[in-house]
Amino acid sequence: MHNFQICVFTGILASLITFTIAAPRNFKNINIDITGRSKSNCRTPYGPSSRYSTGPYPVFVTSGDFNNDKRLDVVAANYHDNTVSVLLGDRNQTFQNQSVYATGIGPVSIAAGDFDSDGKLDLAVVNIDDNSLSVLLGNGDGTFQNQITYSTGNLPNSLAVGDFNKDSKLDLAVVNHRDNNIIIFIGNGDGTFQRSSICPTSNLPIFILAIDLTNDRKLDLVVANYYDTTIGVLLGNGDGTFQNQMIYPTDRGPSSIVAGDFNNDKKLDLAVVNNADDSMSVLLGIGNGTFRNQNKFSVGSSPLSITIGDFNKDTKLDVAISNFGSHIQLMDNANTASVLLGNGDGTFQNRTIYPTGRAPSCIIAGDFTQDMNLDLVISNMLDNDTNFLRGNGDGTFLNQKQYATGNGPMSITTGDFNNDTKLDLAIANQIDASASILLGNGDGSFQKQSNYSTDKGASSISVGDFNNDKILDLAVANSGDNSVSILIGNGDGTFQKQKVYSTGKNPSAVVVADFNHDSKLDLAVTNYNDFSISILIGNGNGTFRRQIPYSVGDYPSSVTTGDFNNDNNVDLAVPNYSSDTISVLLGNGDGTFQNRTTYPSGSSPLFITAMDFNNDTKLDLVVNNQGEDSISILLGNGDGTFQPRKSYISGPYSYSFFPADFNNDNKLDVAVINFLDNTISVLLGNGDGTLQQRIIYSVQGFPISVTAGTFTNDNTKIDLVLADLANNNVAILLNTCS
Ligand SMILES: *[C@@H]1O[C@H](CO)[C@@H](O)[C@H](O)[C@H]1NC(C)=O
Ligand SMILES: *[C@@H]1O[C@H](CO)[C@@H](O)[C@H](O)[C@H]1NC(C)=O
Ligand SMILES: *[C@@H]1O[C@H](CO)[C@@H](O)[C@H](O)[C@H]1NC(C)=O
Ligand SMILES: *[C@@H]1O[C@H](CO)[C@@H](O)[C@H](O)[C@H]1NC(C)=O
Ligand SMILES: *[C@@H]1O[C@H](CO)[C@@H](O)[C@H](O)[C@H]1NC(C)=O
Ligand SMILES: *[C@@H]1O[C@H](CO)[C@@H](O)[C@H](O)[C@H]1NC(C)=O
Ligand SMILES: *[C@@H]1O[C@H](CO)[C@@H](O)[C@H](O)[C@H]1NC(C)=O
Ligand SMILES: *[C@@H]1O[C@H](CO)[C@@H](O)[C@H](O)[C@H]1NC(C)=O
Ligand SMILES: *[C@@H]1O[C@H](CO)[C@@H](O)[C@H](O)[C@H]1NC(C)=O
Ligand SMILES: *[C@@H]1O[C@H](CO)[C@@H](O)[C@H](O)[C@H]1NC(C)=O
Ligand SMILES: CC(=O)N[C@H]1CO[C@H](CO)[C@@H](O)[C@@H]1O
Repeated sequence: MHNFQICVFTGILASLITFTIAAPRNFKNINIDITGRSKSNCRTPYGPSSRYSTGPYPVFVTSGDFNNDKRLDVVAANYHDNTVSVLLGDRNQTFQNQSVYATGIGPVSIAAGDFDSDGKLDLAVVNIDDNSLSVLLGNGDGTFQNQITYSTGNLPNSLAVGDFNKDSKLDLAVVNHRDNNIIIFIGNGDGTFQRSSICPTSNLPIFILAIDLTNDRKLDLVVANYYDTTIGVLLGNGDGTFQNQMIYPTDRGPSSIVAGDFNNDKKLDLAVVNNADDSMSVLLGIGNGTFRNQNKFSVGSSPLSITIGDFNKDTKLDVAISNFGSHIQLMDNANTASVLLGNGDGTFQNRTIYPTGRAPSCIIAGDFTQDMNLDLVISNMLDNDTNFLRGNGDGTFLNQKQYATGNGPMSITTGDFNNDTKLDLAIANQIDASASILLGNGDGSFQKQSNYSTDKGASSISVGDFNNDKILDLAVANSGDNSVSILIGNGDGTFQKQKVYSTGKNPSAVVVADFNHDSKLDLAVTNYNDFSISILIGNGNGTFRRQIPYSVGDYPSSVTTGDFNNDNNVDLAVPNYSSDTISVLLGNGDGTFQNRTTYPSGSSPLFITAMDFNNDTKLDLVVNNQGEDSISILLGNGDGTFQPRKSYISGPYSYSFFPADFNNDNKLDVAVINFLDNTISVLLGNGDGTLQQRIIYSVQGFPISVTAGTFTNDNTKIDLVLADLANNNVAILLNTCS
């Protein structure tokens, strides 16, 4: 693809990872707030994607009903072998296997239309390497006749179809990249074309769109001038000629354009993706072919293609973008598609990201499954195939709101601290040695924080009733001070001054459980630099006595509890960061533990929790592997042993995750925060211990810890809360499933 200047991402990311791996931990309360019985089954906007083979280097896809069966079909341009692949829509499997037709050399763009007026769709293809236009007439059964070719200008790379001279015969407009012009091919209505007028563009045009911008029933043209950082608008005269272009600035590398009414003023607006700026420009139209200045929205890495539709059925136009990427896989929002839901006023919500194959070059929307929901098809240039993303017609986890915390929030937990049946938040702030309390209003919003001192390096926080007064208290692990702080709750959202207990070296995580069956809550604390766990036995009056430490693996940064061998005693599992293992310590029921057994995890496991992912009433372990951007599930055998891991791609440099049922299908899902690219990956569970491909949501700052709960009054949808280390706040993502 010699005409695309792919922006190379030179990461400065390593310098961001300077603080210690005192990971945020909080895990006692998973699912305590998952109460709803009458949950409606809510789905995400797009399901897992399926792949269909094309020829090599598919760089462009478009759709049409080529066999007149009222189902949409897909056609892809295969740059490398000079063909197009036709994928016919199929009721059973979405698409049939490809059939392939020859084009000129280097096909890069396709337009479908009935060029010979026989009621059957035909194809026009521009071939960048032999400066030609191929026309393939359709037979109406999904097959095509041999190409007829026409010569174009130099390096034709995009074309648009429309009746430019109002003779009811389809014409073509071809952009010639090297010539800085557009050639109009006037259709004869029998499948043949005449070369007609030439319209100048600015420097190195790359994309063309034909649309009636002024509502005068004459088609106009919009062209993206890649190296000029502009788009040109050429108003049509209705006779196959066009006025000189009017120029509007975009940002660097405008490479694809769609038109739609984004602000519901009945006038067409334009959305342009800027390949070299990782952004989208939206230009609002005033109805006469002129546009107001751009509003910008960030998309993914090197966006190349954009499509439009109402994906969540709220009557507001949305866009979907393919992020071609730089092929330097530092950021995982390359090889993705971004969906930006429209607000109906010309602005868009932050992007949701879906993984694609490698080098997604082109994206189109259509209802391929005939379920009235828009789906997406994406061509993956380096994988020689297409992704099909089935649309579900709704949206989840949008609406990010920020609330201030102390300095360096590292860990969050939830609980009802003031007995008003609304979930509140407690946050451990590492840098200013404090705990922030944010009381919930029950509508997804929170009151301003109150804060309490801890000891140095507060890095993990857990809740429990330590003095048996039915009021929640807090335990905070202080990694800078070799201690835990206990904050006794007063029941009105306020807490008493901390009491401090010593631990091993640099405690990184604290969890709460009754290890010795005395109905008094105890603590397990991982000592990061001691390679040990301290067990502190609770006295039931808010005080603790220290127990002997147990050695675990290297650099334990989190710990989870559960009865792994069904003997009614609480057991522990701890990741071993530097040797890629998990240590399991079976409890004896008296506050002591057996020697550890170990299981392989992925590379650099950091955070662990135990849940039943396959509904067999045996606890499984899930761990994030920071060294390989994945999470692993180890299914439990119910006797304290675990099966080998299955791993799933999550995202770069994850510190924490949260398992819960986010889409109300009674199956556990996992939300993983990805520190390095400001995203959350949601991996929906299949209920059998396996997970689907991730869905990615973008967030602000550096998300370091995540928790979840129902913060609105409907009590059926699980919202997410994350601690943002860069901005000293927490972000709330309300679950907008319906
Ligand atoms: C795609 O096709 C190209 C050209 O034929 C080939 O070199 C490459 O290995 C193919 N890639 C895959 C993933 O099959
Ligand atoms: C495919 O769909 C047809 C109806 O279109 C149906 O008769 C057939 O059983 C389906 N085949 C499979 C394998 O689902
Ligand atoms: C479709 O392609 C797959 C993979 O190449 C092949 O296994 C399958 O048999 C093909 N199906 C048909 C109907 O040709
Ligand atoms: C469009 O309308 C604006 C405002 O009324 C005007 O300034 C501009 O000249 C018009 N442009 C065209 C091409 O008619
Ligand atoms: C504690 O909360 C108060 C009130 O919101 C705020 O002014 C102060 O900066 C906070 N202190 C810390 C250490 O976060
Ligand atoms: C919490 O409120 C309930 C009623 O809403 C009350 O019965 C209970 O005693 C309260 N608990 C505490 C600890 O105040
Ligand atoms: C808490 O209980 C322990 C053990 O029973 C006892 O030694 C201690 O004095 C009690 N502390 C308080 C403050 O009641
Ligand atoms: C546990 O490990 C210690 C030290 O390695 C060893 O002395 C002891 O025998 C072990 N206990 C059991 C039950 O294996
Ligand atoms: C889990 O298993 C129970 C029976 O043990 C069953 O009632 C329930 O429907 C299962 N849940 C799912 C999601 O399969
Ligand atoms: C979207 O993200 C940007 C930057 O990350 C942030 O400033 C903005 O508040 C977010 N908007 C919404 C609606 O979440
Ligand atoms: C429990 C466990 O597997 N511990 C291992 C942690 O990693 C070190 C090497 O870094 C091993 O020596 C331990 O055996």
